[in-house]
Amino acid sequence: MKTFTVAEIAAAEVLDSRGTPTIACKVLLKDGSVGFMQVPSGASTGQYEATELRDADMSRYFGKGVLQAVWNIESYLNAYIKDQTFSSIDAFDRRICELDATEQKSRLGANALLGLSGAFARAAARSCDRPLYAFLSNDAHELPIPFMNVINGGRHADNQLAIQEFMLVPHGFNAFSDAVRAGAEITHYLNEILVAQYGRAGRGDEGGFAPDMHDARQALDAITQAIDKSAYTTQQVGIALDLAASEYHSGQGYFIDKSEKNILDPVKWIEYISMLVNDYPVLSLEDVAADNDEQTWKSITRQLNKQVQIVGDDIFVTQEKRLSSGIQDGIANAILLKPNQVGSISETIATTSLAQKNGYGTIVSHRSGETEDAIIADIAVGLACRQIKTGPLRQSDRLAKYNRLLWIEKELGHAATFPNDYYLNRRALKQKVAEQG
Ligand code: 2PG
Ligand code: MG
Repeated sequence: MKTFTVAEIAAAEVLDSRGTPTIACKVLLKDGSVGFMQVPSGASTGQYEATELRDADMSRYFGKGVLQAVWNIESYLNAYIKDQTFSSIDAFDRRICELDATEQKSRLGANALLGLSGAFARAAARSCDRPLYAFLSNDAHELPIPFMNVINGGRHADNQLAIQEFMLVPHGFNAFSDAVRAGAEITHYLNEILVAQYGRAGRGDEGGFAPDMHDARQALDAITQAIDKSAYTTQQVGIALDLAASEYHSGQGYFIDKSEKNILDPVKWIEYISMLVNDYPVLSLEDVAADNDEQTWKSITRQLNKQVQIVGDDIFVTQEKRLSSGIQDGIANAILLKPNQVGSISETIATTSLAQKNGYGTIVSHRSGETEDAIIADIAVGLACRQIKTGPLRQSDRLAKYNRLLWIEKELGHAATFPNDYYLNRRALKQKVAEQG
């Protein structure tokens, strides 16, 4: 049986796309195979996420340094892991989680553990002479439908939009590269439209536009105009929203813009969302309710379950236990998968397979603070997730993932497929509901 013996591990404090420190990690195996990973970081973080360890030394990077996490890897973990042999990434991850021994990885830090886990997975893949996606599954062949965040709001932008992400979803294509091309062309039209209508397109944290808008309909109008202007139709390119509703929620309900004057109670909030779904080519809704408002989650899922994809991010935080209770409670029909919300590659795999077994859609996701690391591209293909959310086609930190996927498509050649049937049934149903008025 193939095994992997660790010769050396190392870590460094590097910077993410917001200029904030993050961890870079290296694992070298005895056979000379090496793997690296750089860890991303969120801004609209869910309260149940595994702990991102920061130094809290206010004299450096406003308290956001990661030197303690680096020490945890190079000194503490190194002492237990160096020269040890592991039979799989699962065995490796189990060992580093045991060494942390807390529920949410608060001792050593989920950022430290994920960096190590991803670097080990890559070193192991290299040791087997396989790209990571093929190491994760012998049968990997399906490229994911991309979610491209073209208009930023919420915590990721300084405009007045409360909804955090307005994404293009190019799904009705024969190949991933055709979907990317459509997204790129539509993004250029959108730029022109925004400059003409708002004077400037602006830029948010993920590199999407951030014009001076306050109403979600302004963003949806501009995006549908851009699709209409292009060579594509709204049958081929839909829209996804990440409402990140935990961020604009109070005891009484949900704010629909950042002035925090217009609040909707949960019933009115659901009517508002249904209106957006009916009036625009919206296919997928993420975090439609706050992570502590299960009642609203359940009602929305009951009402919109068949017509649109309903994605849990902050509510599930990529954790098997939370997804499992969500499935029992009828919350959402899809999950966003962010490896750093749980803190290891194996746990991300376990949550993905629980979702897939239960017919939940799976979308691998970047964080708003990213690096040029493209491991989520390999994960999306390797775990057959069928969807990936990785920002707009601007900024190298986002493009690294698209470019990696384009390369994987090339490498797979004729074997590569694209799930262009994914939204067919939902779209047909949505149309039927609209016709019935
Ligand atoms: C989200 C993400 C990524 P953040 O809410 O889905 O777009 O944002 O990384 O800030 O949590
Ligand atoms: Mg989200």
